[in-house]
Amino acid sequence: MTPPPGRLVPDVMTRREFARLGLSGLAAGRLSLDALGSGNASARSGRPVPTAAQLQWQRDELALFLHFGVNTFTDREWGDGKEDPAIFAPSTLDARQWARTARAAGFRMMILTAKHHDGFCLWPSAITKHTVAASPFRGGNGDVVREFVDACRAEGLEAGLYCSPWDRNSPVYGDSSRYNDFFCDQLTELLTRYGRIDEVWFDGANGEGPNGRKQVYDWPRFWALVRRLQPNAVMFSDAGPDIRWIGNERGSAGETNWSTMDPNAVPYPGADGPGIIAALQNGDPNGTVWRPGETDVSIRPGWFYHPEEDAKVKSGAELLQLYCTSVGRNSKLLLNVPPTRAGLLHDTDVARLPEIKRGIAKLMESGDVLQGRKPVWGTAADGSTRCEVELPGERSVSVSDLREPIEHGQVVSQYMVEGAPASASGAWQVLARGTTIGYRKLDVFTPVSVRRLRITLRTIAPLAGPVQVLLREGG
Ligand code: FUL
Repeated sequence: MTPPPGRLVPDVMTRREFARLGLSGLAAGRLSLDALGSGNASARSGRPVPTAAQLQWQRDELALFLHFGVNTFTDREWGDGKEDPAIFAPSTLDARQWARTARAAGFRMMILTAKHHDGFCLWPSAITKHTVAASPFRGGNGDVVREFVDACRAEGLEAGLYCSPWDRNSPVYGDSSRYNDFFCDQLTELLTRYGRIDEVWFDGANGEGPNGRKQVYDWPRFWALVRRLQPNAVMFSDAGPDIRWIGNERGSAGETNWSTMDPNAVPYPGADGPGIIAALQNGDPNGTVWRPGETDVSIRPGWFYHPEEDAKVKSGAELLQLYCTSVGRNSKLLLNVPPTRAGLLHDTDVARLPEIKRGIAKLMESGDVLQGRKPVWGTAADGSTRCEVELPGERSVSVSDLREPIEHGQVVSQYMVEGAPASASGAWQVLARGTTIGYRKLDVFTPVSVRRLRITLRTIAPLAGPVQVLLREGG
């Protein structure tokens, strides 16, 4: 496929393909996360459990991603670093509009591209001139990161920042130790000027700099700096340390999705090789760290705003489907909604976003058919954990919503939900079955009328608390 005119390579190349070309990556095995920690370990089982920050991150379920910068004005996906800052001229930027839209749609956090691969800084960095200060925005006195963080606070949202290590503008990129110092100085500005930051988002892209040189990133140093400056923030990258990439940008977590990982399976961000995507998608039941997966996907085909994509905004049904294949598979949805050249979210996207909340409410509105009946769990002859519940009358069921007590870790490796029509007769019919549950496993199926319900679980270690079972009629 030939790239459309005016666009750069990434429109047709995923970052994985990019990495495969050999433009990304460092010597594996050089990096150690031991000093940084990654989740905690349960005192009882020794298995990994989430930190308070990882638990909060997961329970938030929905975060809004905002790709905004010079690309918004050049109609590109990846800038080349040669853009004139004068082109950055959002006419009516209103970060409160972003935050209001996010909050009204049920999102709990926003993450802004403070710096993308083009190197243009949305804050007035003191260590490069390639920033908003050299643009006409607010007469050269603007700071988009400040407005973004203020808007998050005003609307009660958590704030996250994306700062791309790949910088196609910085003259020291490729002069590895000097650029690592430069990048740490930029991180220090971002993490000391704006108060509490809840997530720091790192991309693994590692292309050429303005001098055509390759850069060797010092990830342990970056991560340690973030941990020191913002101890409550979670750090995202392919290799965590706190949150891992889910392995694709289509919005689909693995059907099997463990929040535990073998840290050696993806040794550094941008690592490529056999088994890496599977490790990101599925996690590892025997993994030694807690590193849940985040599912990032855009509401439009591109990450940045392009007017020609105004008619390609995902539908409400597609957004609900994304919720089910991310949050409903033990992940979190990071949905990108890019601001326009005006500096506002587009009307179409603003109208579309609440459909996700309405869709979820419709799925959940009918209430639980168990009506507060607590399933009584026992051990079946084959060693599985099982419960059976009899309803007062026949009820139609079409949604199964299972939740493990993940504060104690994740142990369910197989589940099956069955229903039977009448109290003493009628065969059991499988309504939903799968592998992992974790924070939440959602299954939506054709309505079935049932009187009795049976849930069977297999686990890789003893459950530290009951699995929450919600079965709904659905909408
Ligand atoms: C990728 C980047 O190359 C894309 O431009 C985008 O920012 C996406 C979220 O991450 O790796």
